[in-house]
This record gives sequence, structure tokens and C-alpha cells, in this order.
Amino acid sequence: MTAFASQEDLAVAVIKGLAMDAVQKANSGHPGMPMGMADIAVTVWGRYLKVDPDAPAWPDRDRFVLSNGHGSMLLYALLHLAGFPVTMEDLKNFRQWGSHTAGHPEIDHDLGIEMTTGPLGQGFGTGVGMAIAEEHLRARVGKELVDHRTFGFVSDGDLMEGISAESASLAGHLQLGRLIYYYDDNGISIDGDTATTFTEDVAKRFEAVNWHVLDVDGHDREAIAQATDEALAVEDKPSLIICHTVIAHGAPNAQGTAKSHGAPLGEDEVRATKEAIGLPPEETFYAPQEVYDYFRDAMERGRTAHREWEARLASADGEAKKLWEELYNPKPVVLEGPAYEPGKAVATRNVNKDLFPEIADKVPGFIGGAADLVESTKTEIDVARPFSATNRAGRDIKFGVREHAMGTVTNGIAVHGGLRPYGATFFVFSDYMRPAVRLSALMNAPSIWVWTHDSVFLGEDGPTHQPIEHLASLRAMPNLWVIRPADATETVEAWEVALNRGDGPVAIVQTRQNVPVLDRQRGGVARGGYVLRDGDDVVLVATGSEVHVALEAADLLTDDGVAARVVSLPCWELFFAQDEEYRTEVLGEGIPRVSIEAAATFGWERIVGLDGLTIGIDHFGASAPWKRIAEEWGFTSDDVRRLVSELLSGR
Ligand SMILES: Cc1ncc(C[n+]2csc(CCOP(=O)(O)OP(=O)(O)O)c2C)c(N)n1
Ligand SMILES: [Mg+2]
Repeated sequence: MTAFASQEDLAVAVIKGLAMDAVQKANSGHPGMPMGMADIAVTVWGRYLKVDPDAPAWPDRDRFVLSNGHGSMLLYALLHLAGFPVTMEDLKNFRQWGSHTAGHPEIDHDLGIEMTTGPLGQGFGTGVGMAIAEEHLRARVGKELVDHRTFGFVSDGDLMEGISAESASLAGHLQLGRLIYYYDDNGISIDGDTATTFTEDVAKRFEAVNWHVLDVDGHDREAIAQATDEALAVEDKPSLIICHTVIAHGAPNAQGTAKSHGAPLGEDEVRATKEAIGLPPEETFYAPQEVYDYFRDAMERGRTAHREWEARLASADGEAKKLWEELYNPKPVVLEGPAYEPGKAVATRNVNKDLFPEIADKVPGFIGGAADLVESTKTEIDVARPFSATNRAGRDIKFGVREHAMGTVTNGIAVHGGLRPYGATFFVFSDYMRPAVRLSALMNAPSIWVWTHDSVFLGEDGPTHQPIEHLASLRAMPNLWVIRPADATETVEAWEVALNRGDGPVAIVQTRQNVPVLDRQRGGVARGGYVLRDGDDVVLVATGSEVHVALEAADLLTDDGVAARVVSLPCWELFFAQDEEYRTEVLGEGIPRVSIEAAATFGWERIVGLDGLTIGIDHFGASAPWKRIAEEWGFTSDDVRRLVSELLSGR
């Protein structure tokens, strides 16, 4: 075996070997990126990154985001060699059923896997969220306990995706100086040379949005280290280190080719590469003791930092310690809410404004903002003093008109830990956030999505602004709780549910228009649905503003001798999670069911059955005052009364 000039050279070669072998064994995966970024990775992990393999989730660790997550074998190799709980067996089971080493690394803080993507560009934005979380916590708690950086790897694909443009613009504006990204500028993406698709001047683009941009040979570790030192010294701008690299670096025939992006190199090329880079060609998964020793020494930096941090936490002054405890060991949240008079007209979005002072007080980690619609979403903590370059302690984040970034940044804050973030906009624009919402659900991230202007009843803004299929499509997303409260008090409960969910996202969907406050007991939202008014001839199941239509219709139906039950069903996911007894108690047995929701009827047959009646809107909206829309499309109590009578007489 060729002697390596340095331990770093050995580490780079071993990582390349592990990536090649794991992909070869799985007969699937991406060897090109891990080989092309191995020099950068060894520099960052070996010389800078502050993490503790014995305590992967230590809150003050540096964050390492792999936005080009297709290069997952790079991360798994690093985690394994550095002593995180990723075993050699895991590497050998790359991409196999039940292994820790999925094709794309999903979040797993116990293994040292930070949020990584997946859908290109999401990691970029999530890292921005992590950097915001760090700045904010450092301002609130103090740098004795919060003093870490966010490092990320990004690729051509990440930078081509629009979400990175939004996130970069926000990061530059907010002067997130503790964020450092390494751009794998290898000129290759799946379909070939990026000269055919991506010829913009990346350096100029990032400079234009207030980033500190550096340019290095991505295989020159001294140059990478020097650029990192410079990036660390610049505190008022995020840094992008453009690293010129060769994909599949070291593979005699495969390097520099698009083929090496996402397919095994082939036995012959793997052997030839091992020979070329000084690894024993006949060995697979080669990792000599020296390479573990090298990483163990490097990880000592993080272990020591962690020990010192524990000592500082133990001796922290009362105030900082107390806040730390509240942030990291939150107690269940009980919300009182304003005393809303039954019958009073209150748009459910308006509850946000009334309730936020109480939430902000009881949940010190509560932070978030809207995408330039705070006037409409009413999501305000202290908007006059937002989070900014000069006010890191601000708890209102002005996302600007950047819904994609708001989604991914909110996730970054959520998975950073310590904070309870929300992002708010019009419900129809949830489409612009959907990839991030899906990731929040997939990652069990407790992001709170606040979506106002929830139906055609937003009125005059017209069909482009009126959600139709959104409720159905979001209800179809696993692990997302979608709550559409019927009135102000249900909205208070919805917030309580959201703030107490630690293991996944909750969406709160709110009306623009006023709705009367229901005369009812608190409780019910947490069970997903409940009986508002009893009756045994027919069950009217509604959500949000249509609950009131159902109640009025039920009153009218008494004149026809029909006893209609009204069920408010603000959250399907929570309702389906109840035991059968409760569900039957609410929906009754053998009683005809009618659903009323001003949205696509898709899915309601799950509640009302195929012989039930679904009252909804299966076409796009219209621009008009909302009462007129309700009349035109059958959402008045008279309409419902008529339809229910027809249903019952047809039986
Ligand atoms: C949103 C999204 N679109 C498409 C893909 C599929 N995909 C994976 S990697 C990639 C591009 C690869 O080019 P680059 O980012 O430069 O990575 P490299 O080949 O240099 O490692 C694409 C299109 C994806 N993961 N996410
Ligand atoms: Mg590339």
C-alpha cells in the first residue's frame, strides 16, 4: 500500500473508497459527489466542525447540513469514521431495508444526521433557518451557552433551485455571518455539463444579495482552510465558498463525467481508482485504524467544547439557566385566550392578534412571521421590533414575499431545537410552501403553519386567491395535522394543540370573514371533532365557517320536524386517532350524514360514506362579495335545509 503523505490524505482516500464500495454493494447510489467533496469534507470535519460523537444532539454543536443529500455516503462515512453511532454494518447496508443509511439521509439527531435533503434547495434554506435560530438564541440566552455555526454543502442543483435564491436573499439581508456554505462547483449535473443549463455568474449573484464570496480549488485543503478562516472572520455576511471540484475525483475514467453522479462506478473502475489513490485494490470497505485515530483526535475538539459547555451550563446565572430550561424542557402549554362573548362576530384569523401576547409570554421559544402579509394574517408578537441584523432578540421574522424560504427556514428553526416557530400566509399560497411542509411532516418537525383566508369566502380577490383543493390535499399528507377551527374559541384550542405537539407539524387554517363565537364548552378540538348540537335524524358535519351554516340549517330543519345533529370536525387527523367508540358517539350509527365544507369534496366520503351527501365546491372560485358567493353556490342555511330534506325524502 502506498504510504500517504498525511493523515488527511489517508482520510480523503478512505472516504472515497467507502463511498465507492457502498454504492457498488448496494448497486445504487451516488459516488461522484462524496469523492468530489471528500477534500472539503475532511477539511471542515477535521479542522473546524465542533460536534461530539458521544452526544450527537448536544444543543450547542455546529450544524452540518448536506443540501446535496444525494451524496449521503459522504455523510455516513464521516459519521462512521468520526465515531457517531453509524456502524460499518450500516455502511455495508447502504440503502437497504431497515438500515440507518437511507438513500437520502433523513433527519436523525441521535446519529448525527442533521436535516439534509432530499429535494434540492431545501437544505440550503433549512440551514438559513438554523442560523437564524442560533443568532436569536445567542441574543436571548447569551453566548456562554449558544455559540455555534452552521456549515453546509450545496451543489449546482441546490443553486439552480429557486428556493435557494429566496433563502440566500433573506440570509444576506439578515446578515447571517455565522453561516458558511461550500458550493460543489463541479460543472456537472445529471443531464451532463452545466454549460448547457447553468451559466449564470454565481459569485456575482451571491455578492448581489450581500454574501461574502470566496473562490478556491476544492481539492486544495490549505486553500479551503484559508477560505474557511476568512469566512469565519466575516461576521456581517453569510459566506459562500465556491469550490472548484472534479466529480468522482480520483477515478481514472469516471471523474468529471455525469455518469458518476448517480450510478456505481463498476468493479473495474473501483479497482482502478483504488490503485490510483493508494488504497489496497483488493480490499472493500477499507478503513485502517489510523483513519479512526485521525478522526478521534479531530473530534476531541468537539468533545472538549461540550465538556466546557456542560460546566458553563451548570454554573450559568439564574436568568440564563431558567430561560434555557424553559426553552429546552418546555412544560405543557395551557392557553386561556380572551373571553369571547358567544355570538360576537370574530374572524378566526383575528384571534392570532388577541392571543399572541399570551403565547409569547407562556412559550418563550415562540418565534415566526409572515410572508409580507402580517396585516392580513394578524400574526404579531412585537412587529415594531422584528428579528433583524441589529435586533437578534426580535421574535417577529419579516420573511418578505418569500413563501418558499419561509417554509424551509421555519423548518430549520424547528429542527435546530429550543424554539417553536411558525410561518404565516394566505392559505392558497401554501402551494408555494408545500415541499417544506411535506418535509416538516416527514421529519417530525414541529413547525406551525398559519394559513388565513381559508376559502372562497375571502371574496373579491377572486379565484387565484381562493383555496379549493388545499384542505383535501393537505389532509392527504401523512403526519400533518390540519385544523380548521369554526370560531374564536376553537382557534384558541387549535393553537393549544399546535403548541403542545412536539413531534410534527400542525396547520391552522383561518377565516378572513367574521364568524360568530359559538356558545359551547371548551374542549373538543383536541379530539378532532365533537357534537355541537344533538339530533338523531341526520348528522351535519362541517368545519370552519360552515359550522355556522350547519347550525342555522339545523334550526330551520326543526320546522320540518327533522332533528339534525351538528358535528364540528376541525381536525380529521385527530378525529381518526380517537377510538371507535368516541367516533361512533360523535357521528352516530345508521344516521344519514351530510358534509358541509366550502372546498373540494374529495375525501369527505370517508366521513359521510358513499351514500352520504357532500356539500362542497369542486371547481375554482369567483371574484365577488362573499355573501353573494355563498348564495350562488349553495352555502346558505336555506340551501342546506333544502338539500337535507331532499336527501331524507329520497330514502
Ligand atoms: C427538487 C429536486 N429535483 C430533482 C432532484 C433529482 N436530482 C438529484 S441530484 C440532481 C442534480 C445533480 O446535480 P448537482 O446538484 O450538481 O450534483 P452533482 O451531480 O454535482 O453531485 C437532481 C436533478 C432532486 N433531488 N430534487
Ligand atoms: Mg454538480
